[in-house]
Amino acid sequence: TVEHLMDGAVVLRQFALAEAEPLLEAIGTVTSEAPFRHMKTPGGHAMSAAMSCCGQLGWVTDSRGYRYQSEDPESGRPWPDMPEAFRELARSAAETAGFDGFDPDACLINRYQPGAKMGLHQDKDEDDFSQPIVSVSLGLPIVFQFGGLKRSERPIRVPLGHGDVVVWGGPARMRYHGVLTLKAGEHPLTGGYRYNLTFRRAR
Ligand code: MD3
Ligand code: FE
Repeated sequence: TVEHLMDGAVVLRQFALAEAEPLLEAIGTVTSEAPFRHMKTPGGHAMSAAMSCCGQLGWVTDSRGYRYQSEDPESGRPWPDMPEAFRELARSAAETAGFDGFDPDACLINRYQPGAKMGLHQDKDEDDFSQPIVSVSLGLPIVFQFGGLKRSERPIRVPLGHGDVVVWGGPARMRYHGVLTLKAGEHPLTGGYRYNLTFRRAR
């Protein structure tokens, strides 16, 4: 079912459900090469979600700022290839939402443990804001916050569960967004964690 959240934002409930096990296995392969780490914000705070990346470019944050780069700063090596199952899921979700030909060059993998959250922010480190972003939720549920084009606008709350895919494009692309604190729980496939894949065209 295609659920319209707001102009440009489409929720595909359980779109990734049938692929969840291969996706999680692929997360394991990627993170055996580029392990999850808590990156530091430019202000010096550790992000509460652990992150890794795959694809041509990875999103990083450190004392120098936020950016995309082709090497994992921990190893100096290229990020792992984007698994074919990732690329195909992102492409088909985007197409279902009306974005044909989405070809992501970056996938950020966020891993939330209980207590982890992500404050309201905009994604603006990409070159072309006409390209959508596709996000895939796996494991424990979380409450997503979806705000406006200014931080001051009060966000709406949207629960996101295992297998849900959201495509953010058009007028939704620059909206402030974040997630509330993950509550402790147990998921049969992910244990005490929530994973989120975000697919972007960075360049
Ligand atoms: C709406 N991640 O990594 S995914 C992020 O659950 C990020 O890990 C959250 O925000 C997470 O940047 C939310 C949903 C999402 C991702 C990108 C967006 C929503 C978005 C970009 C524009 C608007
Ligand atoms: Fe974001």
